[in-house]
Amino acid sequence: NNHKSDSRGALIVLEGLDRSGKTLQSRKLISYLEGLSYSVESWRFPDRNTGVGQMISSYLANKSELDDHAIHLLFSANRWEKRSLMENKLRSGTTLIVDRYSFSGVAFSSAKGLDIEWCKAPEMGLLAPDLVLYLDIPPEKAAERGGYGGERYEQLEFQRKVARSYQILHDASWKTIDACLPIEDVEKQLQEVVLDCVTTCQKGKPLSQLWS
Ligand code: NYM
Repeated sequence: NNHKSDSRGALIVLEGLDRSGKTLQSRKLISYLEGLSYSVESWRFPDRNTGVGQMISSYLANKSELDDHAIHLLFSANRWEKRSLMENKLRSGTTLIVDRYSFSGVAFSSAKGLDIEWCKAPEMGLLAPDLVLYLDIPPEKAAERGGYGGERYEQLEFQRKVARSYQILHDASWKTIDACLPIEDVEKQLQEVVLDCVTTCQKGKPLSQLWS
């Protein structure tokens, strides 16, 4: 790759309900981009490897109780602690495929009844994604997919609320993909938009910050 100084990697985020196929599709995107010789890394939030991430993990496993606001801020802190590494990677030309980001943070916490503007505030100043891919699936269909794991939030009634929150957050810049389509069709649609985004960032599209 012939990098101009302002050439950079793309920040690409996958969002959607639990069991919408994000993890599988991010793996496929990674191999697709690697096959085209792009520098690319797979990231996910929560990042359970940090100290904050371990608190989150224990909360999700129902091994600890936390106030709804407190856990919201921990999810946000977990993104903040990765922010500078994220920026360095992007500026050095690496594309990041990120499984969940601030939109999960706001969608899940506001589904519990927290004020949406309050939920968005701690995300301000994090890097804005160049592309948000929303894997769209009705909560009932997601629930049919081999069942949920045992983690907190993985219940149909709550996922219905999360779906509603995502609808509120959703804006015209998001790319929505019908996640009920066969895996290969979803994969094809993702490849097209992702390649377009990577190319635009390579040409030097400036980085921006949430919420923009
Ligand atoms: N989740 C994830 C949140 O509630 N807030 C956040 O900011 C993020 C990133 O954590 N049910 C929720 C959504 C998921 C759970 O995610 C764990 P995963 O992708 O299953 O590891």
